[in-house]
Amino acid sequence: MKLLLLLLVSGLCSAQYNSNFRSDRTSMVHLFEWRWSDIAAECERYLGPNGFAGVQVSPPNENLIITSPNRPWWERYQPISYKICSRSGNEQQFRDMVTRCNNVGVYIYVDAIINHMCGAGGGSGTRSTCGSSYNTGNRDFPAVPYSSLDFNDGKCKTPSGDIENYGDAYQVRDCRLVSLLDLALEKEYVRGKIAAYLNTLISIGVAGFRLDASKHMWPGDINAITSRLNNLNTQWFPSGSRALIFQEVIDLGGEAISASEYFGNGRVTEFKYGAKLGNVIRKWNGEKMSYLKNWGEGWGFMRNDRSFVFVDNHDNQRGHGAGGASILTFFDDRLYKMGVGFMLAHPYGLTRVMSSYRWTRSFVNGKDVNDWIGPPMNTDGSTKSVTINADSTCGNGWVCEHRWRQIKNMVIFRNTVNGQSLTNWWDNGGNQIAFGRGNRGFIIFNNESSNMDVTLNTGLPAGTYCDVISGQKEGTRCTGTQITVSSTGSARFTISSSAADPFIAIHANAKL
Ligand code: QV4
Ligand code: CA
Repeated sequence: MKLLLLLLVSGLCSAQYNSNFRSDRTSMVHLFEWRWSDIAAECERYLGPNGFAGVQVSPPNENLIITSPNRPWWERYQPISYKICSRSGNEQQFRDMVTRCNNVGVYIYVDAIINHMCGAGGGSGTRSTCGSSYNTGNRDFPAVPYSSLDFNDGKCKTPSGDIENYGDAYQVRDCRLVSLLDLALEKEYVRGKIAAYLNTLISIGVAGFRLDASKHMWPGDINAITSRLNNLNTQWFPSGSRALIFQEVIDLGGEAISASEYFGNGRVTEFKYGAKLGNVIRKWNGEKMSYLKNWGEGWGFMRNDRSFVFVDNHDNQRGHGAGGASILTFFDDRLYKMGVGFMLAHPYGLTRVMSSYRWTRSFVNGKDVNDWIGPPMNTDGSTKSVTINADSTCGNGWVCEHRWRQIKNMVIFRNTVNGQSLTNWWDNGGNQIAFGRGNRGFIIFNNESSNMDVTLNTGLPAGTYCDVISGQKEGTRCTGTQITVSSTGSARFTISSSAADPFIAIHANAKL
């Protein structure tokens, strides 16, 4: 009995950190604002064949339609109900996507907005993605249903009812984040409604959740909800599998709430990762790539087995959330590829690749006034489909960073070196570094303004390898640079400071 209980408890706890990825895969991609039918097609035609493990999808539930500004991306963070009905598609299309992606081993992770409903100033009406009614004045969301009893208005002590001071943990959890109506998550009724929503998604076949605004929820309330979740659908997952939980907590230090308070529930986003990596690659604040030698916990990041990492996310690529100007994005494509390449080569963290749409930035006093612009859309407000060009890039305004050869090939690199520790570190004391992953892969960067010509021990078996950055292995040849590893494991690398991509990566599956 005791043993059974122990097994049960440890089973419940441990699996929430587990990605549920197929054993030969390691990274998910956030297909920000994509439609479900486009994601289904992408799983089959690209993500599955290229070894992507999963997709984080935009919030699937019904939200407030905002027309001023005109259909911003952030309207999806203002829930009206838990009906699966959004600009990305309806429930039928969502189900079809999950089935088709799961069938090719690419699992779906849902962005779950459970801290709040829409903003207090939303008014009343039926201007929502499924036409459900709402009345923010009365706190009325009949399609759930929630009423004024289900919100934190009584509990919050600030004059405005909004969070005014991030130094006060009570405010941060019990008051409204930018006026978003804050749910009373200690209530059985509210917990039940949220758990039912998440369990519907689990029954459809999703593999986990990003818990939006987790800092604004008490860790114990989150636990009360996640402990009600059913095991994953056994049509695709081993019986007893638990949903991956990764909680959005922005902890750069210096606030009342720290990321570690959430470790009991699942993984936590490590926002220091992208902010610091941006500084290093940009060479700001005196940072150098050689300092990356003890990257990870050595840099004050959270425990590796709790950490969820990314170079940029949908917020900080446009100045929302945290991170600031150092964050690397597709706008700085050369540096961005180095940053993502480094992340995918380095063993620390559970990794997510960002996939964006393009917008025109317009800076006024350092702030992008176009930070609200939504996905490529048709005149009726519907989201444009993702078209695929002959060269495999995306059209219609979709950036598709995950299809950039360098990034796609580094996803494969990470799969290839999975489980190998970091070995053969080398640096020049400045911005040239190299490291291996056991006898499976090796990567080398030249982020200096001078050329590089070095012979290093790679740890790889002798042979000819294709650099997967300047090209890749196709059949029996390399389309880019070729690297020869000697019988002692050493190889010569030359990287011009003006190379399109000043880094080289080789691995066991790109050997001729
Ligand atoms: C505004 C004012 C308020 C005012 C209100 C009056 O700012 O002070 O009281 O009007 O009505 C949008 C607008 C925002 C507006 C709000 C309510 O930008 O100006 O308030 O709506 O109408 C996204 C966007 C937000 C957006 C929100 C809801 O980033 O700009 O707010 O969606 O549409 C913190 C949190 C962290 C959060 C991060 C952005 O700790 O949890 O800020 N990140 C997540 C998501 C993020 C999302 C939310 C949380 C909210 O990643 O995308 O916010 O779900 O660091
Ligand atoms: Ca809250």
